[in-house]
Amino acid sequence: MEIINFDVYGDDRGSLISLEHFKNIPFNIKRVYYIFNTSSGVSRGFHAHINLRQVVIAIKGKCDFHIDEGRGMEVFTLNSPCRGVYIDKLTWREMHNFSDDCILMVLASENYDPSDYITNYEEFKGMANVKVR
Ligand code: T46
Repeated sequence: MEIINFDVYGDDRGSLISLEHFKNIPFNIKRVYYIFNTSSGVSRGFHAHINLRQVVIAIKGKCDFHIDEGRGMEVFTLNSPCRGVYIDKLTWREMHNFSDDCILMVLASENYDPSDYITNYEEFKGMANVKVR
């Protein structure tokens, strides 16, 4: 997991951020999706991916990320369009405490593939331990 701070191009009209593969995004972007209208009190995620790598940006509002790369859970808040979190393959993620206005934009290294999900935390920890060792 790595927090990426983006360069902001601002002038008297406002601000602009550009996302480009191999400049500030560490993979070729094959898919973009966004998550919005998350109901109050709802949490999302609760899985890892076998191959997928992603950068997640809270382009509006905020939510808390719980991330485990095999060494235990780290918690942080995504609350700025000026930075994103890079989530590598074999990383467990949960998203909690969405603000009503939260919009999460996600850049993904692969097309959508349901068979790439690991939804069992114990199975994930077994696979991550092999990677960490
Ligand atoms: C992640 C967080 C931030 C698609 O049809 N295409 C897609 O590209 C995606 C991502 C999802 N879907 C379908 C599959 C489910 O029926 O949309 C529904 C919700 O997807 P999911 O349960 O995977 O959503 P989250 O919010 O739990 O997790 C997603 C990503 O899967 C995950 O990799 O990091 O957003």
